Amino acid sequence: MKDILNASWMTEMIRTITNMYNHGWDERNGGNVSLMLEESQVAEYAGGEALRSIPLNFRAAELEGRYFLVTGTGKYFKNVQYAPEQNLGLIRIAQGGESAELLWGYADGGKFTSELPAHLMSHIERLRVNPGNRVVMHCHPANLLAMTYVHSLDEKKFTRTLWQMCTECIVVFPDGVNVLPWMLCGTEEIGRATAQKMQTARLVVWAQHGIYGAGADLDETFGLIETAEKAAEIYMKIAHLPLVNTITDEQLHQLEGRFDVKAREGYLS
Ligand code: 2HA
Ligand code: ZN
Repeated sequence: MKDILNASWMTEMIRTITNMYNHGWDERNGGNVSLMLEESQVAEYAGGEALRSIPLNFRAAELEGRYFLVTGTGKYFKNVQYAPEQNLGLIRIAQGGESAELLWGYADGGKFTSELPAHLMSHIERLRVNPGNRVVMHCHPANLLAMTYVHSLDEKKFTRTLWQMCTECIVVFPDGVNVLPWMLCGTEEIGRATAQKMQTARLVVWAQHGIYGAGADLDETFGLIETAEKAAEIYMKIAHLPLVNTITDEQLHQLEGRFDVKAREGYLS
């Protein structure tokens, strides 16, 4: 077997998680990331006999046999780069989808993030929309969080405000941002609600908590959250000031044409 720490997907995962920490999105044990991998990507680094089996406590039958590199529960993003084997784990969803086989990692006896239900259910929904989806990412970016205290949680209003804050936004997330009201985290219920919201957008805000993003790779998903967070930052800088200018719907339509994207149906006039 080759050294798993040299796998390109491993180095990219560690770099991305470190970058999320450095952006201030993942204080303490905040945030979690799951990266789906193909057997062909994993085979030369791990596999065969499982180290141990970990119950999922819900059923993810659609993902049977799939491989995921996942952050560990209670682990700090700031530490991942120094001790990947304690802070990350490589799992394969077992037959029947009720448990995970640990192939590498969680070396201090730990397990995957408590938000795994939200991750796996979101993977299932995004794979239906885009078979190329590989990443689900959760974090606590300050400005998006702040916005959920002072802005309407109506999805259309929330999305339109973000689109108006930077020209790039409608190009990066034309599907907009869906929003869940405050709910108890770590439960199957919030997992189901998040996954349902993932049917129509790649970004789902958890009010007063954080955000979920989904995408084809780590860079794309990071960039999605980064762009929404930048827009929220601008909103929080201007929300208390008299608004003199904005990006109009006419201009947003021009961006659709120029960048060949289609804004969420019914969101522009
Ligand atoms: O794992 O962010 O939502 C820490 C969290 C829970
Ligand atoms: Zn969280």
